[in-house]
Amino acid sequence: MPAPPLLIATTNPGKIREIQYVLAGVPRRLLTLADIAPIAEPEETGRTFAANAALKARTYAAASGLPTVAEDSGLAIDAIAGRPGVESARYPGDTYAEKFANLYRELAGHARPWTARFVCSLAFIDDQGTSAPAFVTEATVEGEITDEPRGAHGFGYDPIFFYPPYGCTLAEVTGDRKLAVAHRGKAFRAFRTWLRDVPF
Ligand code: ITT
Repeated sequence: MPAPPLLIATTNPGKIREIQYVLAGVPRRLLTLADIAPIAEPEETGRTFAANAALKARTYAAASGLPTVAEDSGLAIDAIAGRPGVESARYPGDTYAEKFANLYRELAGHARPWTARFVCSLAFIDDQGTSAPAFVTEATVEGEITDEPRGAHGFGYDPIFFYPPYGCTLAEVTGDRKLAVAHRGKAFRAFRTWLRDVPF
C-alpha cells in the first residue's frame, strides 16, 4: 500500500527545511504547498498560536483535500508583555535587520536580562478541515535576547535568540543542534511519535 500523503502547510522556507528534516522517514508521502495547486494564504486572525495553527491546518486541508499539518510560531519577549508573539512575522521592518533594530528600540530602558521564548503550536487535520484537529501540541525553548545579532544559520529571529545551555545564539549552531532543543523540533518530534502509532 503506498504511503498516504501529508501536506506540510507553511509558506516559510525556514520552517519547511526544519519540518522536512524532523519528519524524514515517517511512513507518509511528504508534500509542500509547492507540490499542489495554489491556495490563498489565510489571514491569521487568532489571538493565540494554537488558534492560528488550527486555522491554518483547517484552511489548507479544506482547500487541498489532504491530511495537513500546520504550525504557528513566534518569539515572546517578557519585558514587552510577550510581544511580538503571534505578530512575529508581521512585526515592523521589511528585513530582519530592521525588525531587530525596531525591537532593540522597544527594549531600550527595560532591565536585562531580556528573557524570551520561542513557541511553536502544531495542528494536524486528517480529514478535509471540517472537524477539530486530530492532534495538537505546543512546545517552547527558553532564552534571552542578545545585545546584537550573531550568527548566520537558521532564520527569522535566531540571530538575536541566545540559548544559555549552548552559550550562543540559535543562528550560531547547525540546524540539527537547533532542532534538538528548539520549539519546532520538540513539537514535530511529538507529532512524529504520534503518527507512528496511527494505523493507516
Ligand atoms: P506560515 O504562516 O506560512 O507557516 P509564517 O512565517 O507567516 O509562515 P507564522 O505566522 O507562524 O509563520 O510566523 C512565525 C514567525 O515567527 C516567523 O516568520 C519568524 O519571524 C518567527 N519564528 C518562528 N520560529 C522561528 C525560529 O525557529 N527561528 C526564528 N524565528 C522564528
